[in-house]
Amino acid sequence: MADDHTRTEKDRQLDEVRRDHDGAHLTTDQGVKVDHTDDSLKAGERGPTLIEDFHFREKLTHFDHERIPERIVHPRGSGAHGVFECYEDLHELTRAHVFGAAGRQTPVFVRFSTVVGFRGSADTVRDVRGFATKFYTEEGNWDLVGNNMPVFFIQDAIKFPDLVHSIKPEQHHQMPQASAAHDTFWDFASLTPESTHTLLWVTSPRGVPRSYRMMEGFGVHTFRFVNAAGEATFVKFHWRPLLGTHSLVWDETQKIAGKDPDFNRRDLWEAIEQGNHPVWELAVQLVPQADEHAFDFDLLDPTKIIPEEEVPLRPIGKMTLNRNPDNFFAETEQVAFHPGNVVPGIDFTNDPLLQGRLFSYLDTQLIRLGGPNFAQIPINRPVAEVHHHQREGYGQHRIDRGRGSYFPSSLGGAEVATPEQGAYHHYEERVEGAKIRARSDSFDDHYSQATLFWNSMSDWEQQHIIDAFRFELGKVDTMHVRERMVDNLNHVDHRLAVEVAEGIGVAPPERPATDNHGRRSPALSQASQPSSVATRKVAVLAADGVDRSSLQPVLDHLAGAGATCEIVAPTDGSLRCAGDGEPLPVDRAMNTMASVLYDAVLVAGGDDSVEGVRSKGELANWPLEAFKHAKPIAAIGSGVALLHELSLPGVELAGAEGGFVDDAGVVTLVGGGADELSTFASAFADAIAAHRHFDRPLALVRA
Ligand code: HDE
Repeated sequence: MADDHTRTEKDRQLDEVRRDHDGAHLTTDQGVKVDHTDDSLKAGERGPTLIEDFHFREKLTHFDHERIPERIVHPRGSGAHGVFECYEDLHELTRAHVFGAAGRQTPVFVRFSTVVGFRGSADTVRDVRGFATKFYTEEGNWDLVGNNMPVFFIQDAIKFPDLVHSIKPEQHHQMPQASAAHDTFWDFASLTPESTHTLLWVTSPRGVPRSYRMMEGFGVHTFRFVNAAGEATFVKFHWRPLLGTHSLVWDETQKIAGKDPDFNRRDLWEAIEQGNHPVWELAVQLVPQADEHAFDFDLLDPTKIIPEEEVPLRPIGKMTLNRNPDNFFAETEQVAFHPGNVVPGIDFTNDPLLQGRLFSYLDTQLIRLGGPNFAQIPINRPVAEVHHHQREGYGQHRIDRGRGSYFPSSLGGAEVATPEQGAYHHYEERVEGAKIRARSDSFDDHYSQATLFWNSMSDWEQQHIIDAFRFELGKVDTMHVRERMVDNLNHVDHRLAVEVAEGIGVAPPERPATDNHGRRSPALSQASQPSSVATRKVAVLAADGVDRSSLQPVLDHLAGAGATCEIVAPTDGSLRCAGDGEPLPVDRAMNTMASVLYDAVLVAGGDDSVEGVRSKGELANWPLEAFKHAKPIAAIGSGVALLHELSLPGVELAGAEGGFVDDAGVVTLVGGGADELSTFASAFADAIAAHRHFDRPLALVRA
């Protein structure tokens, strides 16, 4: 629970419904105490169960009804509470109270998710991630329901069921789970060229985030800020993690999916429990209403970004997630987001994808949460007061008083307010046109920004994209689907199309479909993201005989920088240190963990310890696997010999004669005193902060 001084109005509201049960007597739903819950009431010890056993019936009936429909998209998610703090008074842009004063704090609840996999699927699949934030503002709830990618697959919401049906497991055999790598998805995608830009994002490292804490968020659509005078400004919302945007590599994601399917959920939970509260900055791109047509794309087209080089990001606040939910179902599962939940000062545009979403979310909550009163569920309740004329329906929890439930009324009840009194007033956009099922020509360019994204990637990001297409399309059985997709990619970049084609047995296109325009947007690459050693997890491989004197200063240095080091040993318990034989507690037995669950691997010194690690083939393999995944690796003293045996290609290690070497994220030290250990520790910390080391031969770190 948040400390008293950080408690928000929402926390206080939730207090009213929190219940602790430790030490209490078990009761029925009616509050009657129960003396026995291990046997049903029977007619004789070996007789039939009696229908009058109200406790049995209630227990089983409740159990039978414990599932609610999972979300059709984004079923697998993880949530957290937090607070948003505004940097400055933005009243000239928007009348939203949340942005009305520097330092103003607003409670939030955030739910991160994958899109495609069912509720129990693995976290680390290749997918878009949801990033949905509910702001409990004093003027009502504002939901910013975004993704970790700034663009979407389709331009009109009417295509959403087609998109989702194509990517979900196939109709006849319900395979594959949580994966786009199958025929129906790529059939649809290859026939839907507007999806190309988003496909590049999904196949890039953004599709496999290291952590929810290291992921950007985007509102995707162009929204409007509206000030008290009714003047509007177009706005795009961006969440930027202070820890930087970082990703896994593909081989690693697949192994994690087996070793710890809850990898991202656990990471978020543990970070918050440890007080490592993740922080994102909210930034906006602002476009004056008059510049609506100033770009070479349509601001209403959700398959387009506004390049940051054209319209810079303006940071307007920061969000800190500081409390885990008390109960997953009550909070994370029942939270109901809706892009239509806006407050005065925030308005929509005619983006046809957004317009469709404004219908879909309310509709889906009705079936998922069983009726129209879901806004009364504690996690969904606004902190603003609610007064309306809706009294009935399933799950009514309030006792609304008064005689009528209508307006106008001369017999009492809630009255409408004016905008000056805080009422929502829709932006008065002028609209005219014929009724027509058609798309604007301004939505026609499906490739320029895909090319812009491709051009902006570093070598290792481009390689990730090529490998991803080879994997995804390599799982497609229908040859003409592979071919059509290569043809689409040939409109993005010729080399991309050729390299993908060569990997999947398709004849490479002979010439580009269009010339690459050569433009870049450096902000799109993850190559120069902020990064830090803070909250990174380091596996320290050790066994009996570990040399604590050389290890401890390194552990202290890393802990001081905010990393979490875990001693991983052949068995649980504690290790005998070399020399004094003092015990060193083991954090994890090797059979419960894996190299892929850590950011870095350190082989501790001590001849016996290294022999203990070496004798466990599996454990000795950890540095090799970490090397393949471009992770930092370090070894002290006799630990370096183990790395020599693994003959990590293309890097230099400290030799038997001693010394310190730091090469492509592999840091080794043989011999030396306190000064050398200190240099070693800070070099290892820097290597961890760099996240991954793609300066190793790329062929080795590829999937
Ligand atoms: Fe969603 N989306 N979506 N979506 N979406 C849902 O609402 C929908 C889209 C997003 O953690 C559903 O409550 C349509 C874009 C997130 O609870 C549903 C279209 C973006 C979440 C729905 C889109 C999103 C959802 C399913 C095309 C990024 C999870 C359950 C027009 C800007 C929220 C639910 C959570 C969930 C409809 C496209 C983000 C069915 C019709 C674009 C983060 O209503």
